[in-house]
Amino acid sequence: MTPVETNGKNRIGLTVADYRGAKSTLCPGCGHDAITGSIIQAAFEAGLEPHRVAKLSGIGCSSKTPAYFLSRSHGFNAVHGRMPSIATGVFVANRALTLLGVSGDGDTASIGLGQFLHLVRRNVPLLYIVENNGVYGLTKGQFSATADVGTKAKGRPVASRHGRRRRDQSLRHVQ
Ligand SMILES: Cc1ncc(C[n+]2csc(CCOP(=O)(O)OP(=O)(O)O)c2C)c(N)n1
Ligand code: SF4
Repeated sequence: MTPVETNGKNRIGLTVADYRGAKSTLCPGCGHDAITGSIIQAAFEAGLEPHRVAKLSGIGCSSKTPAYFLSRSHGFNAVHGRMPSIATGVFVANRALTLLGVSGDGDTASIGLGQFLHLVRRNVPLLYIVENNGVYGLTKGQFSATADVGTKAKGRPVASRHGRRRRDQSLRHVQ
């Protein structure tokens, strides 16, 4: 049985437009926008009640995306790498909310790795999406902790040298 009714409304009578947000300001073609589209579609099909959803994010292009979906939901754009603390606080304060966290690989695996590990250790019940592009997109493409080994930044030899050093440092954190 499909959860979407034939008249374009889901099981709680909302259309897919009810799950959209503001127009994206990201670069045309950015993969983060594709994830936003999937979140909108999934929330619509699941029949989520927007007022019972809390969107949490950190800092980064990926962390901006909650502005682009579920405009009727609650939201908090936290400090870089500190979204897990905010999510934990929301969970403690209101157990009726469905928590949706959106983060980048830099936000989660570089500056935010400590907070992320404790979020997992505490088993806070949220859907945590890492929009992993291997770089710090917002600050012009420095490598993050998840950059593939051997990755080179094309046409940017200086950034590449810095990126290799940064990646090696970051790998020490995750080992
Ligand atoms: C405490 C702190 N340090 C550094 C920054 C600068 N900064 C902003 S976004 C960002 C990295 C974002 O990378 P990622 O989380 O992977 O997101 P993307 O932009 O690639 O989606 C950095 C280093 C900051 N805002 N705050
Ligand atoms: S800088 Fe990179 S991550 Fe940020 S919006 Fe543009 S393509 Fe997307």
